[in-house]
Parts: sequence; structure tokens; C-alpha cells
Amino acid sequence: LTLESELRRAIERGELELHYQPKVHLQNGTIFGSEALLRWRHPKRGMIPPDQFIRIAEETGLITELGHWVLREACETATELNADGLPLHKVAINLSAREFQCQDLSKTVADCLEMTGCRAEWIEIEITESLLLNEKDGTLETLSRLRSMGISIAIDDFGTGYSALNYLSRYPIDTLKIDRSFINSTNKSSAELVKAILSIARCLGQNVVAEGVETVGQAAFLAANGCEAAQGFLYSRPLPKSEIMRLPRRVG
Ligand code: G
Ligand code: G
Ligand code: MN
Ligand code: NA
Repeated sequence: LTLESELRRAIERGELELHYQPKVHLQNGTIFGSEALLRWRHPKRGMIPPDQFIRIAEETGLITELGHWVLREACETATELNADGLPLHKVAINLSAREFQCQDLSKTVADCLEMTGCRAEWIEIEITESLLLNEKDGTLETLSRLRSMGISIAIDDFGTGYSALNYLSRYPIDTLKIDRSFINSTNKSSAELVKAILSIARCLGQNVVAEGVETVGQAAFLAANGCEAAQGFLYSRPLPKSEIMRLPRRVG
């Protein structure tokens, strides 16, 4: 059996899972959200990471169905995480460029919110710089529509694209996620680039999340330079739904 035909049946067989990696405030360790990361629990091959099947899903068009499943599942979780009386927990969903080519993405999202009782404020969409750099018709409109519904927009892997900084002022962007290659590097210039990104975000009024934070030293450097939020193995690996639901809203 090919991976493609197996993927076709993975959704109906319940082999897909979302794991949620906490995002924390650097100052006090409070969890304010999480990133939903897709996993395929294959009965024979074991856990398959998304970079091994998202591309196949895109090439075969299966990404549409897959994306709908992710959206639905993430909205259900966000609704549970934001039950009465609980502090805000924003769930971030990764959307690939191919998913943006779907004409009625904003309607699909709106329908999903309604169906699951999820509020737009509980959802963030993570997109990559390349989506904005290779802009197709309708990208700006779709992003603007999602934003006006109340959904926030984050740029994932920020700094690894082609540095066409002009898109930052043309698009409705709430958050820059600094790519983990800048955080992990011991290179002096990486540290300077992190400071520069923090400065850009401050000037444009955008939030920043540092990705891939693994050490206390990295967290201290980020906090000292005014970064408010982080995500990474120092705080938590991505967790299955049952575990993120049980997690106290503060770690460390
Ligand atoms: O969790 P992991 O590091 O293996 O994720 C690898 C990549 O797969 C990440 O860059 C992430 O953006 C992407 N990814 C994870 N989950 C999803 C998803 O639900 N949809 C899409 N389109 N991409 C995802
Ligand atoms: O591209 P994107 O940022 O969506 O990818 C997220 C991926 O990064 C996930 O697969 C997740 O498992 C991985 N990740 C999360 N935290 C860390 C970390 O602290 N170190 C490393 N090396 N990878 C991480
Ligand atoms: Mn991401
Ligand atoms: Na990233």
C-alpha cells in the first residue's frame, strides 16, 4: 500500500492526532496558548511527523480534507481549553500555502467556529513568509477577512524567508515567531538578528514568540531583550490533547 492511499484512509480510521505545544510568557511562565502540530499514528510505521506526509497531501489534493480535520479538531480543543472561567488560551493552527488557494478558506473557518462553538479570539493562524512572498490572488483578502473575524495571524519561521520586509506593512500580522535557528545558534550575529527582529516587532506593534527555546540561558537572553513569549522544549514538548487539557496554566 502506498503512503498516499493509506493517508486517504487515515482520517476515517482516526489515525491522525493533534499535539499541542504550550506558548508561555517569559516573565512568569504562564501558558497563554499552544501550537497544534499534526501527527499520524500509523498502525505499522509508528508515529509519522508532518514533514513526511504534508507534501504528499498537498500533491494529491488530500490537504483539503486533512486541513478541515485539523481545523475542526483544533477548534474543538480551543473551545474546551477556554471553558467558562478559564484564562484565555489561543490555539494556533498551521496552514500551508496550498490551503490558502482554497477559495472559501475564510468561510470554511467561519463554519467551523460556528459548528464547534469556538470563538475567533481563541484561534491563531500560523503562515510562512513564503505565502506572502509568492502572493497569489486572494491571499491578502483571505487574511484580511480572517483578521476581521477576530482570528489572529502569526508568521511562522520568521527570518528564514527572503527578507522582503515590505510585506510586514502590507499584511495584517499580529505575531512574529522567530525561527528556532536564530535561538539555537551560538553565533554572535544570530543574537544581534534576534535583537533586530524584536526591534522591528516593537516598531510595528507586533507580538513576538521565540521558537525552539531549549535552555535557561536562551530564555534569559530573550527576556533581557524584551521578548515576551517563548515556545520550546525548555517548557514543554508538544503534548497530546489529554495532557494539554490537564496542564496547569503555569509551568516551571
Ligand atoms: O511538529 P513538527 O516539527 O514535526 O512539524 C513540522 C512542520 O509541519 C512544521 O513546520 C509545521 O508548520 C508543519 N505542520 C505541523 N502541523 C501541521 C498542520 O496541521 N498543517 C500544516 N499545513 N502543517 C503542519
Ligand atoms: O515550523 P514549525 O515552527 O511549525 O515547527 C514546529 C516544530 O518544532 C515542531 O515539530 C516541534 O516539535 C519542533 N520543536 C518545538 N520546540 C522545539 C525545541 O525546543 N527544539 C527543537 N529542536 N525543536 C522544537
Ligand atoms: Mn508553526
Ligand atoms: Na517555526
